[in-house]
Amino acid sequence: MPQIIFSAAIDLGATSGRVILGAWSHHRLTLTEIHRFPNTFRSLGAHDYWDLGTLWHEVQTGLRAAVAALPRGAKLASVGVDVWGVDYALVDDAGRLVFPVHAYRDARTQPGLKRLANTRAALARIYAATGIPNVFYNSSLQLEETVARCPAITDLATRCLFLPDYFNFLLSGRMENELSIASTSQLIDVHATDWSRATLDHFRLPPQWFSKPVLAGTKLGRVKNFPELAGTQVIAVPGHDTACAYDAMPAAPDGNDLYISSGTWSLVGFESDTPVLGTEALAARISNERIGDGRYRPLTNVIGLWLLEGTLKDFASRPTSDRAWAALISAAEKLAAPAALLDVTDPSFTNPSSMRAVIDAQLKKRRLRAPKNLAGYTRLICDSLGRGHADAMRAFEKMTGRKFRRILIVGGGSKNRLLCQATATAAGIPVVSFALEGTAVGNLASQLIALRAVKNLATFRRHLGAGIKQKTYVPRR
Ligand code: LFR
Repeated sequence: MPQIIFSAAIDLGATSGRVILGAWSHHRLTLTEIHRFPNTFRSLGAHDYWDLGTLWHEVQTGLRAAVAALPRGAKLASVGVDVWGVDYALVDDAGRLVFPVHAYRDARTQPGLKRLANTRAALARIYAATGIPNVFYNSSLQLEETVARCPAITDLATRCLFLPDYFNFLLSGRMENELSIASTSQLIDVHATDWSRATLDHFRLPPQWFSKPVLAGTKLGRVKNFPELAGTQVIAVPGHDTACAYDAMPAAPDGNDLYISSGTWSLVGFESDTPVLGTEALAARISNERIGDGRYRPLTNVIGLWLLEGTLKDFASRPTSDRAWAALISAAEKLAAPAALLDVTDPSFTNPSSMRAVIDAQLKKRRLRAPKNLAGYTRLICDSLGRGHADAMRAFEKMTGRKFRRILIVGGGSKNRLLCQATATAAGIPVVSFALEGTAVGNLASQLIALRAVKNLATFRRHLGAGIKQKTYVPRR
């Protein structure tokens, strides 16, 4: 085994993408951010699409730069890809795209969402089969709409590859579905590690589009058609970014930590050997997504910093540097606590043309006054998200009998003092924030385990926890 192992994490989020080089040596992981680029979906007519060509171009640029950054004579041992959940590419046998790749915020699923919501028996049946609630972005609803709208697609497409699967295919030439990302689709059998045939039938989806998912750690072969990366292994890491972020949590082995991966979305949940199912779990919208090894990550999806990202677009003077961000957070901290908080479950926050306008509309409906300035909105949003996080925690505690002792937070929001403090105060337990690119770290962890440089995830977490910067927020009265 060489002294230093170099691996690259391709980590694609809905608002930005990264290529991160990991160097593993003496039980320590060092990260170098090689390439970061913005990502966004674009509207054409009434629909929203991802620009996969640009994303692939940025990935290639990042990988080339990663190789160029290696010490002389060193090789990139492996590469892994994680992406946001639910979105997918429909391809033919040669891997050619045969349908445009829609973005999950596209409103095309709204009729299907309502239809299912109004069919109580089907709703309960699908939740019992998949452990995933009825949410507007589910791949099940997206695929249902595509097939219903364009029946010829069942002849044109031969495979459905979720986005990390598709990038793995571009890199390795191999088409596989990976379990963690497949579990975000609402099409995987919650009691097995394969597709739910009854659910595929319900949404009228061709079963031949899907293959039995591989577990994280599967080697897909060497990188193809990319001379700089000749010899580099493509490893199927947990394809879902949130699964990677959860893997990276330096959690205590006693299972008493609640996790938040905080970014565009706040994913509040925990790890479990069993799913959390039943009427109450469905009402609380608990998503039993899967860990790369097949176990469960019951979690609730809270609207997250999308609220703030959207609101910032409505202000001309928005922060662009770390300093300006710090000034905004300080100004927001100094304000009095808002008289009332936002209902963060309001569906009008999903994809509005003006976030500020829908926040104001919600407040107006409740006869509350809108904040005066950006600091006011920032305070209102962070406090409201804090309460949303705490509500999710209490629902988990009620349903599982667990009592969480700490909340661990990674991702962009872990740097936001206001959000961390609001969460601690609303939850009544300490929040520990880690200075950690959780998604990239989890991605790299999976590669290192597959390369046998690290024994398992517990060992990885132990080493990670030893060297990581953290800050604890205690609840305030
Ligand atoms: C976070 C995330 C969430 C998923 C949402 C939509 O990036 O992957 O886990 O619910 O995006 O795919």
